[in-house]
Amino acid sequence: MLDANAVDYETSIPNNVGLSSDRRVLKALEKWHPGYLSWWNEMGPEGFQDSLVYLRTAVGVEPGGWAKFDYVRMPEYRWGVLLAPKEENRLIGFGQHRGQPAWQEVPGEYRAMLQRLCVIQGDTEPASVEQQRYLGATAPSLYDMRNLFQVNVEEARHLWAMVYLLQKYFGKEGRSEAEGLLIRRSGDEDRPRMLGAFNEATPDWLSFFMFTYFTDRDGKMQLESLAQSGFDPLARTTRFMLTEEAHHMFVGESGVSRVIQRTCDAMNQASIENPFDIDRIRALGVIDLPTIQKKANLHYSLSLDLFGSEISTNAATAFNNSLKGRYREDKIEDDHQLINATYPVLKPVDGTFKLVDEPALTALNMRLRDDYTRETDSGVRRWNRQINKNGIDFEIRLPSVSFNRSIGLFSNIDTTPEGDSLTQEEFLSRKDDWLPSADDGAFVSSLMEQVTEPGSFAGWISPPRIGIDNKTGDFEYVRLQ
Ligand code: BYC
Repeated sequence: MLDANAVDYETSIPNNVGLSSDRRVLKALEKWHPGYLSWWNEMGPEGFQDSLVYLRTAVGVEPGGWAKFDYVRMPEYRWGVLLAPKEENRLIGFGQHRGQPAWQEVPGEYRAMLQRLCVIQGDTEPASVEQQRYLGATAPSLYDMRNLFQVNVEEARHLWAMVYLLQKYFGKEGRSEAEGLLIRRSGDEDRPRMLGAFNEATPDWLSFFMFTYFTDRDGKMQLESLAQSGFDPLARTTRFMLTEEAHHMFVGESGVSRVIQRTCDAMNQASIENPFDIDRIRALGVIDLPTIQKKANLHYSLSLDLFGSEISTNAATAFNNSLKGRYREDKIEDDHQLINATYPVLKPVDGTFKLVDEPALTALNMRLRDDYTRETDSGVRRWNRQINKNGIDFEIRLPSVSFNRSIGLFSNIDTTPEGDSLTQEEFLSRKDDWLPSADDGAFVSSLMEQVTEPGSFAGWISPPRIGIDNKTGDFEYVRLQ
């Protein structure tokens, strides 16, 4: 019997969506492919296109054994279109269409909104590759370099995932949006990427780890919400994307943890007890904990903006129309329609912040952001336990949701990381105490040097506890050409 989930590697685009018998979409994707490769060669990892990288490639979509590892040149990576297995007779789980069969085609009345969700999701994927394109040149080890490239090829596969949906389900407009995804550029003044955080620079490896910890986790939350969608192809696509996403957040959390470990080790060896003795700590060639805190402040606040406004009619409409659910909607016990439900939203009121009950439907971005903060916080607590175990008196703290915001209720307000109100002048004069300054950036950059000896690591970061795919410490994860 033909396995409906098996990946077909015979067509130019590996897939489990039956492309070989869907000539129209196969042709559209094949037409898009050369432009995609030009984009990858121009905007993907700079200087490593000929290197052999030990990468995992998705070869199936079943939970066990979905990936295989091998040496691959990145432009030859088999970017495929993979959807999680179809759930027979799946019913829509929320919104006004709750209980109806999940849609296999786009309902005409929701076309524009679904297309917009796919385009925004799709836009973030190539943006992150663009943001990280120069980091290979300063990779602290071959292990880290490989992880960077793994993240990059998989984010690029996620672009394919959205392009497939656009080309299959959204006709001419979808094809035009698919082209647009290759035209916008992170940080470009005239053609920027769509969401704020994706136009920021990722200048060094600490930023990369913070980005994969904080911003990829927004990706996870958004994908989880889309995985609940009544539009089944979107739900299945995003469910499989989540499988790959887990590794990206691991790279972030373990990366920051390894930076912390190295700093603590160096401080202890030099008998430096005060974590704020920054000059002495930096002289050891490691990143002081207060600078790590500043980077966390920056990336957390940028990532909070990605949830949109706390009160949003867009979010309400997407939920009500059964297009975008809540985090783990299927595990929540309520009416899944939010009729008469309220949700407490933190709001600036008369110079202080108050929780105000709002209709739960319009507060969905806030709810997802709260779910995000809970998860983010548990990783930060793990970092703190590690600092504590090393005998150092320092605690990394997530700043207040009011700090350094550009979107939503707090965008016109300046506060300290603790949430105390400031005038704009006060904020600007103290900004460098809380966010990475030019000097901090220059210091961190000064530590960034490429280490290419298998098993060796730059002096500012500890080795990982285990290798990728159970490889030993001196495994040659990247064969440089
Ligand atoms: N920057 O009602 P509002 C990932 C716009 S990351 C700029 O407040 P809504 C990844 C908004 O578009 C996950 N503009 O918010 C991670 C709207 O514009 P229009 C990506 C912003 O619509 C790492 C207007 O403000 N996926 O996967 O409820 C590496 C009013 O919007 C921003 C998704 O986000 C911003 N930060 O929610 C690689 C899922 N925030 O329509 C990948 C799909 C808002 O008036 N997107 N605006 O022109 C969505 O669900 C929603 O569009 C948002 C915004 C959550 C982004």
